[in-house]
Amino acid sequence: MSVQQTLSIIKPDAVRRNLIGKINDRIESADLKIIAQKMIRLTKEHAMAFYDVHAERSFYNDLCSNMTLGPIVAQVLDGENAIERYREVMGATNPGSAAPGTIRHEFGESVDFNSVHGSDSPETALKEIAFFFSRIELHR
Ligand code: IDP
Ligand code: MG
Repeated sequence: MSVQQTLSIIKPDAVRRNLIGKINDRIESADLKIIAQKMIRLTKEHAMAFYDVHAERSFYNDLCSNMTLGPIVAQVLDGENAIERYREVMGATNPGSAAPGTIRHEFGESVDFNSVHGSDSPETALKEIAFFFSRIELHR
């Protein structure tokens, strides 16, 4: 185990429903530190670039459109084993399968509107953090 950083996104569905504070409370209660945070609105091109790993999937177009429906909050979370731990705090991709107490179980509406994103590996975390944040914005 080591200290890691992971990229979190509070997706448009959750921002629209005024859940930024509640989601940040889950993050902070799990002992993950929010070391950078900003609200932005993605264009379709931004969303397509961010999710390019899913370009061949049937849900790619809907996913990228859904990410542009309103502002998002992009965040960098820091802590021991942060990447895997935030995935646990988020819960399964489909809120219907997410464990009780997870963000997606509590707040997600459907697989399309599942409220949060979290990096899934050290390699993607590095890439995803660099997509949204410059070095000067990353301090601990
Ligand atoms: P993750 O967000 O749990 O890492 P991924 O497989 O990386 O899940 O998929 C990215 C996003 O694409 C999901 O959060 C979800 O919103 C959407 N998605 C994933 N699988 C499906 C699907 O089968 N149908 C519709 N949307 C999906
Ligand atoms: Mg993923």
